[in-house]
Amino acid sequence: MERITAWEEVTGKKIQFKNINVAEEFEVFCDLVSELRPSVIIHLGEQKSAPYSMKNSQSARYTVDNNLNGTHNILRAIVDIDRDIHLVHIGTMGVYGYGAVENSKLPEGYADVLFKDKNGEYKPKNILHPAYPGSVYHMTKTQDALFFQFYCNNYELKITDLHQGIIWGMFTNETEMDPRLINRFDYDSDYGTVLNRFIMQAACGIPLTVYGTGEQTRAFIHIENSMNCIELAINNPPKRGEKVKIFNQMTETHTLSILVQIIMKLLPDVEVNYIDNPRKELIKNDLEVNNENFIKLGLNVIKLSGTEIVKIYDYIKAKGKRESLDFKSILPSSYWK
Ligand code: USQ
Repeated sequence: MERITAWEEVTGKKIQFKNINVAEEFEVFCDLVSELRPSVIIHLGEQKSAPYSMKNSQSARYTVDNNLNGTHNILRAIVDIDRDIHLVHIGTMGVYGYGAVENSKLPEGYADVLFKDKNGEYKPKNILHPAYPGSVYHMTKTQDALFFQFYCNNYELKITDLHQGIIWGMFTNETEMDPRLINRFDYDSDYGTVLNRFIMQAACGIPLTVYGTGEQTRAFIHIENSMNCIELAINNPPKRGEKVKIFNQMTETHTLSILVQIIMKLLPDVEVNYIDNPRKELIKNDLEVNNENFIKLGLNVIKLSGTEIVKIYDYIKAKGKRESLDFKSILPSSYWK
């Protein structure tokens, strides 16, 4: 609530907040949609942590119940109330697995494939990219893609699915207006994302927790660019009857060891702790990703920058975060075994 108050004080604009469990309170959600009649619904309401989804039976079931029912309820509400509402959903790069066909880039949502017909001839078809989820969380996002395909085909809904990479960064144009607008900064092993965790660990004098060899390559996007992409998606909706628009919402790929090297060059006294990988991941992978859809729409790409990393480091140091840190939450507490 503090951020909403701050936003109103800084900009004079009001944000209404209603706490509704979309996965469970379908009627209440429908009442709100009927009352507001939005032109767009931005769906960020899923359990977003891969490690949390793999922790135990309860967390895996919660992730499936919440994510799948939540997404499906929103689609159903749109069908029932106003089929012109554009749904913008945050998906994940993890739906593809983390590798493309040799000598190619991961395409944006769809793949051109050849099917053998009865005469042994190969016929081309454009299909949803095969799903290779690496966690229960990622699996829910691959299931979302099927919901979207069906609701788009059957009811001609307007749907955009954004396959986002790993968010990093802390500051956006809006947070520069007032520090109270800074988003929650997760640093724990369930909810913190890797680069932000590494910066926080460096600032608190804790060795960087590299899982496995650090040769995993992943896709990244700065938090400001993530907001820019959502805005671009809202302003460029598909038409009714068009297939689901799928964008890769990422700007660059890096191996974790490159991130570690960058941090060690920039920041003082950084130590590294190589930990047995708690996840089931390839030891090493290459990853190139096509993100032309957003580039064509004019995305002004923000690349990994030393200045930004140092700014986050300085902010955490100045806040004296080390004193209030929950050290137990830094090491992994979820295992894929
Ligand atoms: N990793 C470490 N050390 C850590 C934390 C993570 O080496 O302390 C490694 C992991 O093993 C993994 C990589 O860093 O290889 C990324 O891990 P992550 O926790 O930063 O990201 P991930 O679990 O993949 O999930 C995050 C978000 C999720 C989003 C996803 C995009 O939590 O919501 O969908 O990034 S993506 O990874 O591209 O699928």
